[in-house]
Amino acid sequence: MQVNFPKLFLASLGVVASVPLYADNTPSKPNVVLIYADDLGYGDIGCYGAKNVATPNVDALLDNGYKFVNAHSVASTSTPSRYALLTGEYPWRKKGTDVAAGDAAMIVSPKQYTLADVFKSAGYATAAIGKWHLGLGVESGKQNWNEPLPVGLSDIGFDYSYIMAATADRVPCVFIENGRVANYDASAPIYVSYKENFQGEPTGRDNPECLYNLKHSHGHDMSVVNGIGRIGYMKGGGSALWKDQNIADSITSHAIDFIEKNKNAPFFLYFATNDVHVPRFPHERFRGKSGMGLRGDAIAQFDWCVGEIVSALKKSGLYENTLIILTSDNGAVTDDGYADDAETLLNGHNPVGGLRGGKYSCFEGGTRVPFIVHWPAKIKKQEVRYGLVSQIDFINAMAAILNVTLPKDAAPDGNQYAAEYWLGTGSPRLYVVEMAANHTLSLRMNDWKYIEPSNGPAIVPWGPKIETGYNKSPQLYRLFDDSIQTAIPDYSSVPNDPYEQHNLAEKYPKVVNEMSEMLKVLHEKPINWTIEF
Ligand code: NG6
Ligand code: CA
Repeated sequence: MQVNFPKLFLASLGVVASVPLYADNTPSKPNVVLIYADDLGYGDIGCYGAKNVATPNVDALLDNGYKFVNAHSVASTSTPSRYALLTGEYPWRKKGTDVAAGDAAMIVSPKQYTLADVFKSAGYATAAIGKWHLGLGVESGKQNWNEPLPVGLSDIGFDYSYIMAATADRVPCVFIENGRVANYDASAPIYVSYKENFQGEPTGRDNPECLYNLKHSHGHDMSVVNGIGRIGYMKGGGSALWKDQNIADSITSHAIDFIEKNKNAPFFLYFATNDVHVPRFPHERFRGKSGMGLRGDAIAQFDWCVGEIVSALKKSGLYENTLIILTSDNGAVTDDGYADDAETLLNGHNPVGGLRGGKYSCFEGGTRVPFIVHWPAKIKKQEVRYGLVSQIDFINAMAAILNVTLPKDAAPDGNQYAAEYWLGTGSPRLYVVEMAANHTLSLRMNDWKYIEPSNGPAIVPWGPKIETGYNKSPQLYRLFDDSIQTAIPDYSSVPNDPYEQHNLAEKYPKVVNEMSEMLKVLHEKPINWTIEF
């Protein structure tokens, strides 16, 4: 495809058109564990500056690992970020990829080539454990939760799955193992509706006396499960219903089982935690582990899960040749709908690590997330890497590492050079696109961030106190890491503005023009990474 790549930037990038592909001195067939946290912000773990909570297990990954400080989820909410990560396609080009209800039909089509398929192509065993949030079954709202679901994760490359259909705050509140409800309780058939309540069932709205574990602050006032109000209505479930305080234990023990069962063959484990998403209701033994109440304790619980997985790998003799990547699906939020005092108990902790905005937002707090790459057999040191990284590149990066040739239409928006950069050499991504909750796109490129105009409200309107970054006028911010020598001499005197405060759009119309043109293309179709010079 012929692309009008902004000349201004190309001139300064110094990127060569043909980067050598993945180096050959690499250990073969590593196991791969992708730890995908939920709403874990840029500043929420120790090695990214967290206060009041220790994350020794996550931090230890850096002994043989890289810490990326400019890495992004594709969107500032879950479903679109997960869709992009698993398919390599930008979510704004696929209908139905916004935050999914618990009774959404499967969003990734069995025809699509997924991240799990890369591993299947290389002969790996694959598993998805934890939060799913990409729909299940054929038709939204029509699933029979008492029978095996007709379409599920085994149709998109996962041999084994133990998942929550959506989120912990959405019904159905049961785990689904290989397409059917785990620990199914035949005495309590399951019914789910996102339209109306089932007769005689309590709701958080009408029966606040049932909310013995956690009360809502906004929304989350429909069915009550385990003394916590949820989004959506459900009836039944009986002994299959999860207890929120056991979710981390449950997904971790299933992950460890998978590791142990597959220790003789290479495997891919997609481990998607509920922490630190709402409702935050960590196990008793993590209570008080942080100085920040439930949200901080949930971070401690997340860290424990990481430690358990690392221990299981060590025990099975797999630690050296396992590539662990740890990241998050979007930025941080404090009050996301439950009265857990996350906001008032921060005590100096900054979940977004000093960035502006947060979950849902266009500002950097929306999508800039921790990103750690750890692989003892390959990475022998710790290092901070400053260049741009996007989760859109997962498929291509893994294909390059495993030497898998992708089918022609696979991962249309990803690029294969990511593998080099993630593993310590090569060049970073030329640009990163970030999608906010209302689909407003931002483009980070070179030393700039451009946010396209949007009619949305300045603050998230339903409860979380977060600046969206929406503005009717174009926004242009100078944004670079201090450690990087500015690449464009013309603009080198323009000061860095990491908090996105000084809109320079009127001052530099040429830059705005080039970046908006590029986003216009990206709204519609992929840009081919290979640039003709
Ligand atoms: C919002 C929920 C929020 C969270 C979010 C999705 C309300 C009031 N708020 O609609 O609690 O569930 O959706 O989060 O319902 S995500 O991380 O899975 O995208
Ligand atoms: Ca999330």
